[in-house]
Amino acid sequence: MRYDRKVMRLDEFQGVNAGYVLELYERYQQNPESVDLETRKAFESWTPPSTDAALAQPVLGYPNIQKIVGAATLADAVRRYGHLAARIDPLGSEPIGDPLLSPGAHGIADADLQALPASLVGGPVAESSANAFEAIETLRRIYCSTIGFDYAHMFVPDERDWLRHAAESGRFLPPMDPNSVEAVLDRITQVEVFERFLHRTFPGKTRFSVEGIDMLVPILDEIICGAADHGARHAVLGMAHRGRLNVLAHVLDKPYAQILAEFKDPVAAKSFRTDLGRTGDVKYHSGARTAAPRGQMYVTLAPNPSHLEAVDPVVVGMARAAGTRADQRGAVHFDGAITLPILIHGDVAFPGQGAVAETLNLSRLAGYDTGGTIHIIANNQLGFTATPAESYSTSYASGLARGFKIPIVHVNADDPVACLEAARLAWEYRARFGLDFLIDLVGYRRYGHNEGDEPSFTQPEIYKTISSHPTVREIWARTLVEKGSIPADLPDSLVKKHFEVLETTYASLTPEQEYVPPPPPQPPPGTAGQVTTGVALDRLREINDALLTRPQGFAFHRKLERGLEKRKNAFINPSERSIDWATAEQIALATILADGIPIRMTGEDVERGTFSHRHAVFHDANTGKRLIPLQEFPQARAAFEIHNSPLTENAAVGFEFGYNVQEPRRLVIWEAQYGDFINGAQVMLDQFVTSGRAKWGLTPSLVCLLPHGYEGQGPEHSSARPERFLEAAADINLRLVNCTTAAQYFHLLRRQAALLERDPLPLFVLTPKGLLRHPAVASTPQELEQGRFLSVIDDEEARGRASAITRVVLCSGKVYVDLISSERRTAANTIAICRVEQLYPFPTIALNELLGRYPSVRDVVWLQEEPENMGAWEFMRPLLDELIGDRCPLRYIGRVRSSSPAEGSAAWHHLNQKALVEQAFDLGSHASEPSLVLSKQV
Ligand SMILES: Cc1ncc(C[n+]2csc(CCOP(=O)(O)OP(=O)(O)O)c2C)c(N)n1
Repeated sequence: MRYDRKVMRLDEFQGVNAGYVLELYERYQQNPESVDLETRKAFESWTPPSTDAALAQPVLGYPNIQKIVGAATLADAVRRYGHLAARIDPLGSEPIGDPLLSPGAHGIADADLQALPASLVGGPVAESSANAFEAIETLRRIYCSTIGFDYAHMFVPDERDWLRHAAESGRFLPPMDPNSVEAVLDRITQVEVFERFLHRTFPGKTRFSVEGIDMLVPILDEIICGAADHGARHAVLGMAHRGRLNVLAHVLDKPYAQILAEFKDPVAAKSFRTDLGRTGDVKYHSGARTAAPRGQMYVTLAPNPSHLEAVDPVVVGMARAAGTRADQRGAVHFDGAITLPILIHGDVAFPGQGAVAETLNLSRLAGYDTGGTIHIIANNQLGFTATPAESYSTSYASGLARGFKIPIVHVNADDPVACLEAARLAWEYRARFGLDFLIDLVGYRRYGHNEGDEPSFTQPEIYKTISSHPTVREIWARTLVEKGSIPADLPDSLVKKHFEVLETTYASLTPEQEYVPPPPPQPPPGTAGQVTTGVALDRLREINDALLTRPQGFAFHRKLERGLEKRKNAFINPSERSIDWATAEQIALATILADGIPIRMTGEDVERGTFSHRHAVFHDANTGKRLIPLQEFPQARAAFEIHNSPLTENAAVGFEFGYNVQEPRRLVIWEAQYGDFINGAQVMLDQFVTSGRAKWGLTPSLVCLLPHGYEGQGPEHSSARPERFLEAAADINLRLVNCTTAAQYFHLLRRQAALLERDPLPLFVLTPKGLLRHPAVASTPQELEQGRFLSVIDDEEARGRASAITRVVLCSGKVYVDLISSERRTAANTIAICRVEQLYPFPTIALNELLGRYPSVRDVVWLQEEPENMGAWEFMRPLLDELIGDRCPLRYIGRVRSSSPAEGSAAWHHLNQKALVEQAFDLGSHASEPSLVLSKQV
């Protein structure tokens, strides 16, 4: 081809095209090698217009430049928008396409392309094509076939180029040798036959069949084995109901016998032990772990509640824990290469449920990233009865992932080759970049939402198509037979083989066999009470000094100096009330680390502490450099990590729960900004933290610190809603504590750490806000040395005159300080103010002993700050009633029933708080006053 020297008129190339030519030319000028040979030749003889005058030059006209640009922009459009024309729907719906995918939109025709070199199109396809037309056709086969590469949203050129090359080189296409293709056929036959067998044997029983997206199982095989080849050692899977039984059977190797026994149900039901507080769960929610590694990799499927996508943060938390080493002093070491989280989402749940966005938002954050999570949308194009148009505003179900710069591959679930290519691409990308990847596996749902559901009530047309649509096994078998890759009778013999395995297993089930795993053993009664948590004073001093050691040249913020100085002297006098809440916490954590137990602590602004009291991380005032004393002190024998979390409660609590159950020997602490906000994580609490034991035999020990207390800060900054935890409390499934001194907090944290293995339970602590620095909350060093956690604290002053006490006021938390600070306290010498520090497990023995010390008591009061329908009252009432028996009446003092937890006005709050205290000391008439505080006998 010859190129004459010409002056091109810029307006010959409209908009993008003109810019594109000039950009190419600029690149060429800087480095002629940066453009391909043909373009280089063209530019050698071309003078670009540099001024408006040049634009006004007559057109000498050389059409090839326009065509060259057209070919290049067409190639670009196919790469960017080809997925819009890809045939990814097995049911054959027309793809929406895009006008830019036709040559006409770029001012060229097929004949022009045939006259242009393939190099204009670039990439690997250029090498095997005779001209641009052929190269574009090959690009179309790649980008617009049964796979849609959706990666134009990637911002990092390296990632984009890698994906482009991966797609166009075809280097991740699966092997097509006879053994490999037969192995795929065998696998999808196994998957299909399993569902058909269940369908036939248990007609109408819910199993949420995988049929329509059967390729999910071979995709998982490919990802897991591929990642294992890259050195991964543990895959953690999370998925909802759809296809779960199939994945349990074939990816987790859950024995057919167990699955079939669970279907028979009555056999299993006999073996449940209701006396142990175990409810179990439906069969399509349970988790499992492979007994033997698959491809040198252990696979775990997290148990899953019905709440769609709630398992997502749990799984990434588990994977993070599995990849984290924390057994040495200092920071933790995370290696994403050894652990692989895989999340299987529903196509309607993925865009609809906020947990997904919250989980994706964790993916690149320090302390949360997993080295890449592989997401698969099990896209059956329906959600129960809802259509995509009713379910999401994004173009694809996967749209949300674009914002997080996650590459997306849409793939037709009826094409095994395309599906396996997508799977190989996923793990290779993850191995290369350590980032998330998403496969949108587009199939259909052969039956209704469940197998008892009639789908044609709502989707008559789709189900007409589905009823005559062949299965992927049939399609693949036919393809292979037609190609002569397998003998014609092989498909049927494989079906027969897999049916026989299931039939034999079913026939050999023994009704008596125990298929249900036993519940976790309960620790011996009193285990928690026997833990020693005191630490010798010398040791406390040594550790405190070490924590306060200043690294050479580190400039602490001026305003923190006084606090540091105070802390330095905190352990000098054993009987001085010099230990405040933050000191107690830091020294407790330090002693736990010195005992060799790693700690992970997260929450919004947790490094400094919402109330500016913690300062677990210092920032050099001049350089901003970070200093974390708990990672530095020499006595530590385990790692400490602390991270400010993103602004989430749901995913944050889910993540920490997952981390905790995966690595139960580490102390995992999450702190709410204010306790109220934990209700943003209500699904995680209800579905995982408090019921995981009864449903799935899990033994979490997550600690949640929840700032709580009525201080006039309004309805959302007062209550951590203890009533919610008490409502969920049963069968010893959690600990709820509202402790009032720094020493109690110290012993509580140490006790929790000591019980991680012996008696693990989630711990919810209602922590102070205003009281963090209050003298009444401060403790002495001696109390850290000699004490232990007390579930109930008697009134020491009243005990000296026990026989004169006529009223015992029981309360919990900050309101105790309001009571003892009242001027009426001194005069009220017949009243004992006692603290219930642990609300659950209810301290029956300790309270009984306490009441027994006051023989003249005439009424026992439960006093709380919260409204009557909140706080601990409704939980306490029957228990206290039983405990008190007919000794005396039980009285309630607290705010009246209310829909809102607290007053919006500080003045109003103070009035009510004052009324509370007055009524506690009022031994006269108990008639309720016209106030929002209620005193009543019950
Ligand atoms: C949080 C939540 N809301 C509602 C439901 C009830 N529900 C169960 S399945 C389903 C449809 C899910 O559709 P999709 O995500 O596409 O998964 P599919 O069942 O089609 O596999 C709904 C609404 C639920 N399980 N969880």
